[in-house]
Amino acid sequence: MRDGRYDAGISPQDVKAVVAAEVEKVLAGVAQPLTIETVHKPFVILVIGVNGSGKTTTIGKLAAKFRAEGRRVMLAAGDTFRAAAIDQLKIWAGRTGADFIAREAGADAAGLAFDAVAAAKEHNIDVLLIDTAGRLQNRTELMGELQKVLRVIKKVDATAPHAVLLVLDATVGQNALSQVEVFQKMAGVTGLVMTKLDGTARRRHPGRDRGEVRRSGAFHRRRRKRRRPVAVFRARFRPRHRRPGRVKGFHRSTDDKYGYTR
Ligand SMILES: Nc1nc2c(ncn2[C@@H]2O[C@H](COP(=O)(O)OP(=O)(O)O)[C@@H](O)[C@H]2O)c(=O)[nH]1
Ligand SMILES: [Mg+2]
Repeated sequence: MRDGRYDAGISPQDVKAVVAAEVEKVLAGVAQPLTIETVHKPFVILVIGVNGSGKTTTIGKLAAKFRAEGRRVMLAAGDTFRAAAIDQLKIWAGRTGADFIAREAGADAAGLAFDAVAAAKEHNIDVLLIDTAGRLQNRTELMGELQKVLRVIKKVDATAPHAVLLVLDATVGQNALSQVEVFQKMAGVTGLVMTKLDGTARRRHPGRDRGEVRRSGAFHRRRRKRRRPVAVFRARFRPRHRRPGRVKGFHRSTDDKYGYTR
């Protein structure tokens, strides 16, 4: 790896890129296409995996592909745990021209899944993609929720889900194996999706959403300042006794409140 770059250090990103390239080589021989069986209408795809593995992004990419094939697609925001997760999927629906179904953050994921399959039937949808939450701090809770989602889907369509895709981050290494084991036991995985094979995956801050780059404290201070309402921002230039109070909790994400971790 050091060839041609004497004295240059090897970063974790470099290593990940190489690992991802190797994983891609190995998988190329065994990769199977995901075929949509049109006898099932809607063809229900449940997408599972740990937080940050790339479930929502994968759903967006699949939606774009199915839409390009001329299919009617619906996305269901089954990751009801975080408002940001719902918004993220909604953006993908808008981008790809897919229908979108969601409930408010914190709502019952199984209830949403039920509504989604029913609505997809009613609206003549070809492919229904259901997003899920991927918290792993409490496996029994996650397992319970996933199994409830599966049970409820079957109430509307006994043959569904027609595919259960486990999304794996190709750069996590050995850990992927234990993820396969856990999710296989929980949900009967029918297919694997490897993400981040491009090897450019950014390092995530464990407490932060959307896999953001780790930024300096100065960056966040500047950003917080920018996000303040104008009136409060201007207050900086007023004499101290005339300044309005600070807007508290303004930049706090809901993730902090729920103790969201990968
Ligand atoms: N480089 C790269 N990044 C990806 C890929 N898929 C997802 N990501 C990034 O990984 C992060 C988490 O993805 P997301 O879809 O929100 O994961 P989820 O928590 O499983 O829904 C985001 O920053 C995505 O942009 C991929 O194939 N390549
Ligand atoms: Mg997601």
